[in-house]
Amino acid sequence: MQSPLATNDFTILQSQLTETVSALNDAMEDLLPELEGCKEDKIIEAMRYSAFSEGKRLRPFLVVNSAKLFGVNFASAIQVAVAIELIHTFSLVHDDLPAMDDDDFRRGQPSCHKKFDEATAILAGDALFALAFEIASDDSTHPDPRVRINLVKAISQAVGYDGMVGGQMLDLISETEKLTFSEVVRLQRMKTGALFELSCEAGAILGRASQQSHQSLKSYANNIGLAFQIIDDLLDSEGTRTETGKLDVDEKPHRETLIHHIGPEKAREHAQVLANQAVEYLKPFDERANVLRDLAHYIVDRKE
Ligand code: GRG
Repeated sequence: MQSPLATNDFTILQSQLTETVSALNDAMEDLLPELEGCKEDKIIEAMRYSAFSEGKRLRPFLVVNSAKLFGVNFASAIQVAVAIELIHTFSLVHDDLPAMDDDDFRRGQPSCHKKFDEATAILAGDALFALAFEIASDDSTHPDPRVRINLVKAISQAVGYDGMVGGQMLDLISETEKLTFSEVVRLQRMKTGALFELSCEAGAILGRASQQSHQSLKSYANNIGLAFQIIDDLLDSEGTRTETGKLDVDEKPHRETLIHHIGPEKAREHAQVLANQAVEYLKPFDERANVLRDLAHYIVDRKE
């Protein structure tokens, strides 16, 4: 069979992704059910509005396919995939707030604070974050408490000052201060790469994998995370509100990206180099990691 890299045909990968999305939505329906009859139901409505909106679900796909490398039970993997997707959703809800990126649209629909109001969006984000930890630490996620503690620790590290929060801080600083190339790379590693790393590491944690396997997967994720962000910035810089579901870049304050440093063509080439590097790190997993290999190339090839 020809590789997707040669043909740009990601049909099989897309159908695998669709299967994961369906399993994820079912699990999320159980873990974040509709509630009726309480005065505070609006918070659940806002959480569900954001969580069930149409995202690409790449992070859950990474969790499921890293876990598969170690023969992890699918129910455990999908539960952790939900937890990580909820954290991602939380970060998007807060990122869209006027005090942060100030985006009126997300995933092609009004962002949470536009659909509801700012206070509700802040609370919905907080509740999604809390629910993610509740799920990760629940007995049903993994029978071994050490595994659950390792998961919770990995999640905490990915989201904290040395992860997404730190990356977001740098991003906000870049509105008014010029960042060097390596500072932009650090920003993107923290803001975007940390959750990609966590998604792959979660599979290794659930599978009680060796340190070497952990490291290989983290390096893979690190590279695709950076490649993903470069393509995201390219799509943002080329796209319009209708194509990306976001505000036109011209309407937004300046934020530093690698495109500002090396230009769009070199940025795309760099993303391709990163995807190739990512694939190199999968060698220890032989053909069992083919889905992850395809995903690395898909991330660079994607049009949305
Ligand atoms: C404490 C977790 C936590 C976060 C607070 C707001 C914040 C700090 C961080 C923002 C992080 C952020 C929004 C990063 C952007 C990463 C990114 C490229 C998001 C878009 O990912 P896609 O394209 O989104 O996978 P979909 O909609 O497809 O899920």
